[in-house]
Amino acid sequence: MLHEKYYEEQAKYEKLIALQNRKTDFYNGIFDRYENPVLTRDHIPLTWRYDLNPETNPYFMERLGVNAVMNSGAIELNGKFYLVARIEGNDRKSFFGVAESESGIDGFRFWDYPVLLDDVCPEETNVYDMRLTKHEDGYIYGVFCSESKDTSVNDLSAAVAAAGIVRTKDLKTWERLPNLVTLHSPQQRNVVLHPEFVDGKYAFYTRPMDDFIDTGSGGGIGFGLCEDITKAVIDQEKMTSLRKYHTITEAKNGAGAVPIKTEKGWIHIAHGVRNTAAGLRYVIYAFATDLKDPSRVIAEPSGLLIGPRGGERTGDVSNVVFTNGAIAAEDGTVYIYYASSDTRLHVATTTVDKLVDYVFHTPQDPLRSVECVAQRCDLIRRNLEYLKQQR
Ligand code: M1P
Repeated sequence: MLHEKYYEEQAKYEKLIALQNRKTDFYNGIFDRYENPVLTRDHIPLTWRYDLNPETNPYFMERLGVNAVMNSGAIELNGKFYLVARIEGNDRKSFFGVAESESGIDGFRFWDYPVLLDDVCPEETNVYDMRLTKHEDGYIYGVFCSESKDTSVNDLSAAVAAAGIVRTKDLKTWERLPNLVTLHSPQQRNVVLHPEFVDGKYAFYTRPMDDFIDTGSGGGIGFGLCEDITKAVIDQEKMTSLRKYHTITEAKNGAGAVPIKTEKGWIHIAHGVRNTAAGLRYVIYAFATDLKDPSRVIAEPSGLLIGPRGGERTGDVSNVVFTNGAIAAEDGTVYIYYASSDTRLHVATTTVDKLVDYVFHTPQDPLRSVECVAQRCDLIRRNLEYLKQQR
């Protein structure tokens, strides 16, 4: 017989999954926010956390707790929405689980089992932040961070980040490929596979780093080509979106969702990081690159697209919003999945048309206060004149 607490907890879980999500009254004309996160640790099925047998678990204790559910890759398949979520156990190790929903804004339910990757890297300790690319070669690729201990230095917390690669056709069977090798960058995180061949080659957005935390000499989001994804090696990385002094990307930046193809260019939704007295602050920003040369930035709206608000500001790593998945649905709706403070996952919705308007018509950052005020005064002057005409 099952423990009575099982029924209580299972009822709470089912109530949570059935909770309908509604837009909040937040308004900026660019995107909508929602009342509830789409995934939290409470969305993890009880079977993943408890031993349901009262003989071996008389107190109905969590045996394998989950600390957080956050940064998720996203994909639409046959009209359904799938997230490959980063799930962090109480033991700090992350792994992936597939959650499915009909609406894309609520009702996400994890499949019976998490994703069990092939154990091909004995030194790999942690995996996280998978980007899902529906590639024109017919595969769905997952590119994620593969983290190992740095044994070359005498520092217990020193780590090395690399880009792991898997591919699948159905999100059920995953083939692990060798990690990406970048010949001139010692570490990589936030690597995204471009959905189309470029010059007949696989194209990756990279993030060259000298160190596990600091990007060091890495100037921003990189771009590189490789011939063979089953032995992916990138020689030359050129820069796309650059880090800039006194902007939201000063400390670092990184590619986020797989770029969205539009008539005017590829729209990228990425993250930028700056340092503050309270630590690093992560926000989400957008830019566009050229359709023929997706490494060439052609539009760069000023500042952040999504910043942490209200309860989003607090969590395991506070003052963070981070995205590694968005879905551009056939009807033009764009679902941006973003995690807050490395703790939970939210959705913001917009449309392709709005994103294009935002990216191409938001003024660029003039990079200096005096010019920013002049930019704002110009807007105010035009508005006051327009208001006068309307009277
Ligand atoms: O803790 C915030 C984020 O930190 C990392 O991002 P970056 O590589 O740009 O520093 C990632 O590990 C990410 O998972 C995390 O959300």
